[in-house]
Amino acid sequence: DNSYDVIVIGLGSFGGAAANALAERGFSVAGFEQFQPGHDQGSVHGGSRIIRQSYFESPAYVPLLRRAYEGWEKLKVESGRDVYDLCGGIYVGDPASTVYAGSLAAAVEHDLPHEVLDAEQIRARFPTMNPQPDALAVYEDNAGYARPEETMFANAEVAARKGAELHFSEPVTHWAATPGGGVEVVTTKGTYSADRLVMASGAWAPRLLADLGLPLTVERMVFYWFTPTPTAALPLSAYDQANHPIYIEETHGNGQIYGFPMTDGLDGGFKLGFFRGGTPTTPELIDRVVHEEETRLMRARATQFFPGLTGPIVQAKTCMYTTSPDEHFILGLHPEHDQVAMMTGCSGHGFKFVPVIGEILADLAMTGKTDHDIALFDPQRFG
Ligand code: PYC
Repeated sequence: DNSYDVIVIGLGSFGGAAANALAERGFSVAGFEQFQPGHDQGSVHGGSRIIRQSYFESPAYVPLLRRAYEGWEKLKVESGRDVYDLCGGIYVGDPASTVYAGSLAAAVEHDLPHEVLDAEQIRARFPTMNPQPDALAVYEDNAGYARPEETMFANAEVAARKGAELHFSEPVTHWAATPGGGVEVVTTKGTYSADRLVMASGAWAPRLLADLGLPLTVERMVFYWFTPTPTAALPLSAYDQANHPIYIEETHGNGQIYGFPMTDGLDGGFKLGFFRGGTPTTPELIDRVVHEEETRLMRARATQFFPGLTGPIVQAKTCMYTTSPDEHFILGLHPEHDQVAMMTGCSGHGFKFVPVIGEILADLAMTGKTDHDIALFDPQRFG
């Protein structure tokens, strides 16, 4: 029949991990996803996402990151897929910047291995970079990137192997809490019921959780792959992951940028983007075309810090953030239906937490609580 212990809506990042965790715990699980694994229509594409631990957004994230790293390794082993890699990470800014000072505060509070570098040391260590004279950096070895599409496949494959019934290309049109305390989910292909629900619908959350009136903004973001111009002093290999960390840089308010070393060989481009400041949009209305003027602005900003990024653009792609007012996640029980656990508002920095948030969603859905400290993410904090 069409009834389960738990249904998961959205099998992109957090939903896939939740389905995996729930199936591992022996529950009967059905998952629904409107696209196929590996799609590029939401927030789970583009080949790479930063993972890091000295977390400037708040030291409160660090215990979750420690657990997430264990989960990344477990997923890699269980799936046999290359879901993450550590190549080091550097967070560069002026002494008062959130990027630098916040990263340092988190590293110190949680005793994370790190080094502090001044501008001359940054330049000497990573000669692709051109920091401003008063810039400082936190460098940590224990950072790198996760591969979003591989992660989507990995969670789907491992969850299915553990017994989850996953329905791709089957959009959810409607869900409702039922009088007996369960849920009913209607898709384009059928009607399903369960005792519990996990809602992980990404940029579609404003529609599927419309009743809650959560203050979410879906933002259009762009990532760009530029080609460095090689020189005798700086051959392309200087930009390769063997020699180059992931990075975030913002100095004297010049606009936070982030990016990756070359992760797919020397002709795959050097991927970067603006971390913040997207344009409000919706999944239905997003402009998927990347315009010349925005590429010009990105190139101008990127070459301040990486003067060698003057070669052709390889590609550029749009993506979506689902952003909350304080840029902290919204993770907890649905305020009106405690049989529903939800994760939204990942605000552009959630992907690195995928394995631990999968576990938390499984805890919340099946027991109503979790041992992880998620007080920062209370869905009711906005009133
Ligand atoms: O979470 O590190 C991050 C990140 C950088 C850009 C977008 N998210």
